[in-house]
Amino acid sequence: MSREKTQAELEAQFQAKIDAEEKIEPKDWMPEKYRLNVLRQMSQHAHSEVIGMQPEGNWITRAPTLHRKCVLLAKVQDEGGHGLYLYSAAETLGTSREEMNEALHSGRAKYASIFNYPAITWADMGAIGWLVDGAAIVNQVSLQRTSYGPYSRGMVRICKEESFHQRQGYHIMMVLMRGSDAQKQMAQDALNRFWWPSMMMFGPHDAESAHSAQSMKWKIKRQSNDELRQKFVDQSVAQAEEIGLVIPDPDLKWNEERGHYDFGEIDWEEFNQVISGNGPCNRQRLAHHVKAEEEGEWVRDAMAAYETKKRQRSAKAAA
Ligand code: BYC
Repeated sequence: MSREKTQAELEAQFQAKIDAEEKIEPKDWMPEKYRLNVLRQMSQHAHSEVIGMQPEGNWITRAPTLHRKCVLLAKVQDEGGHGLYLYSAAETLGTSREEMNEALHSGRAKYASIFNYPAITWADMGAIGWLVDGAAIVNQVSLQRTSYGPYSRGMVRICKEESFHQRQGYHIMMVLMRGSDAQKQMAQDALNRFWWPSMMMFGPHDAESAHSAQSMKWKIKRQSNDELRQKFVDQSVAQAEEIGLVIPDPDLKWNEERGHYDFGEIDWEEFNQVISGNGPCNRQRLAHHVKAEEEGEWVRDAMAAYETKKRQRSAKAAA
């Protein structure tokens, strides 16, 4: 005789599936806390992609050559596309894009702290591509193996595009470092301003991270915040040296024993301020997003009206 499985049995079965490296799909049973945690991370990730279009979008009209303009335009469009993949994947968890946007606008949902810093020179386009996309790739390569199927598949597509983003940023820095003293200084200044905020992208230290332990057990996250940050430092040092840039950290030093670079401490007070809405550009970024949402309302309404009309027509034809 069959009987209903208890909650404990369902949870044990779910964990066994994860331990066996099977993906969790939208219609599978999942603990409510798993659903909410993946939804939180994915929606924040989607918001980061879309809000992240703003600092670079601001430079499209001022790119120094037609070629740079085309490349930057393509990159910013890609970020919008990444947002769309992620919103669609997140919607499979039963929350609409409107609800996710509402959570963003009300401050309940976050987006990556890095996008609350201004992009004030052309070299910032280089630093963002090289460091911000560089940090994002380190994180996202790891997330390709996340346990939630739609998120994992979205990451595979996104990673393919991110490596082009990182290279175009590094190329901007490389060309500036071959230029005049003023250009070299501009590149170094961009690195000085974006280095520490990029390090913050990986989140708090593992011991302080609210979600890490559970997210690692459920394999939503495959590597910890500190592990990924170390990977980013190790890869960035050689890249900076190669083109003559100096990473602004007096404590940065190769540690033979660990086989990794040691580095200085992040200003966690600054991080906490930025993620609580008090960074240099938080208000500007959100206001811009709200404005774009309002201005796009007529397009969404028109599309919804068109779909309704189409459905009515086909229902009439079938009758
Ligand atoms: N910024 O327990 P923790 C891109 C929050 S965009 C803001 O460690 P978790 C690009 C965290 O949410 C790609 N908030 O959290 C686009 C939590 O608060 P809540 C961006 C942060 O989730 C355009 C609290 O702090 N990538 O590539 O286990 C141009 C405690 O943290 C941050 C992603 O979004 C932060 N940096 O780990 C260029 C990656 N760090 O939610 C490039 C996806 C922490 O309880 N996300 N918080 O209110 C992740 O991998 C993880 O969510 C994190 C944090 C590693 C970021």
